[in-house]
Amino acid sequence: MESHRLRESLMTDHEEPRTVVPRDADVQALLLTPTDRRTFLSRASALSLAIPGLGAALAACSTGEPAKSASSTPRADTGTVQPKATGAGVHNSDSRLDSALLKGHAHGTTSATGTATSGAASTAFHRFDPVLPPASTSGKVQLHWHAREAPVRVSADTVVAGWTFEGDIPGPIVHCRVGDTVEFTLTNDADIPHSMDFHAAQLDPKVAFRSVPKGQSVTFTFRPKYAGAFMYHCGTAPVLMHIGSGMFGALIVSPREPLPPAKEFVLIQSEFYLAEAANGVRAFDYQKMLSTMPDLVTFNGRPDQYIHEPLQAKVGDRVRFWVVDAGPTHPSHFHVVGEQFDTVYLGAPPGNAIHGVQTWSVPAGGGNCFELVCDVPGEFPFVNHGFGHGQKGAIGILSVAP
Ligand SMILES: [Cu+2]
Repeated sequence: MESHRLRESLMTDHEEPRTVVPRDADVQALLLTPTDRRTFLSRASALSLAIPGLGAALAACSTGEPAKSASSTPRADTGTVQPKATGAGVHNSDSRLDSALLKGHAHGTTSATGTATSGAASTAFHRFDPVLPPASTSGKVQLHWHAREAPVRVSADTVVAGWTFEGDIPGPIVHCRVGDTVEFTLTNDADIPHSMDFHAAQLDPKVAFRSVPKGQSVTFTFRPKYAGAFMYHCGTAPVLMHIGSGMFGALIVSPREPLPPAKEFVLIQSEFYLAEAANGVRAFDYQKMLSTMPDLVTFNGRPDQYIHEPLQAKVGDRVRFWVVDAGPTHPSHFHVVGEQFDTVYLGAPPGNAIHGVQTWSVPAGGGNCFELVCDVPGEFPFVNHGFGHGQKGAIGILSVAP
């Protein structure tokens, strides 16, 4: 396969159209860079019900009342917040820093904070492995992750100033089964508060998904109730900035009864909104995120990486793509050129299956499961068929050997 020719055939140089997106006045007010923290908080409070992650962060920011006690809050049969959580059950005043990013930056805010740019020149590129790791067989998944600011090389010539889980964009792929116990701890190594919001969990977000300041941790436990491809992300305000700077990933929940045998891959689409390079690093740019006009759109954090090194399968294989769209804003219109999806599970596989599908969309913050059967050999591009974004890097190749 002449990958470059393929890429060129799918790309054309063009001028991005300029669009004006009307917004609700209150939302517009929040999204504008406020001149002081009090103004920001008051505007954000009004929106906290509409943006749960923001609400969680604001709850932690509240000055009037202590944060809701985190001491063992049982949640039906799906999860608990552990009483051992460091810093839990006390007023989390340091999370006022959530809004610090938004003040005093006349030219907009970027992710070039802390250690996000340190050692960028020596940061090596690595292909992000898209193969679904095996699920735990013990019925339990224990994770202790760190929120870290770190440079990430996303292509030969681009290093970004990342806010990360575990030092990479996206964060680690996690795989479990419905009903498994996920015990999760986040320790924040960064100056800015961070948090964790698992879409596969059902927990009080004000408690479990609260922001933690530098050096502190939050611990919670949950049991996924449904199978599917679930996003996780930092929910600290402004959520757009934290997801947009790299703090997202995928938790794949398989059903208790295994799906048909398949080669399983995980693809997480996300957008990159980048400032000009400074000292060899491109920071994520909050004002650009608000524009919703990305510089790159990628699968697993690197533009075109699976063109350069395709996914592998053989004739007769069933291939299963767990596709998560991390946004922060745009959907993924998932399509495989030269193939059709045998099955798309609209939710909770193996339920909600539809068959004979050419393209199906994954919304920002959502995930779907796509299956095809490799009947013929060849090299099949998988793309975001919204090509204004597909050609910015959300494209790869499934190579099917005879
Ligand atoms: Cu964060």
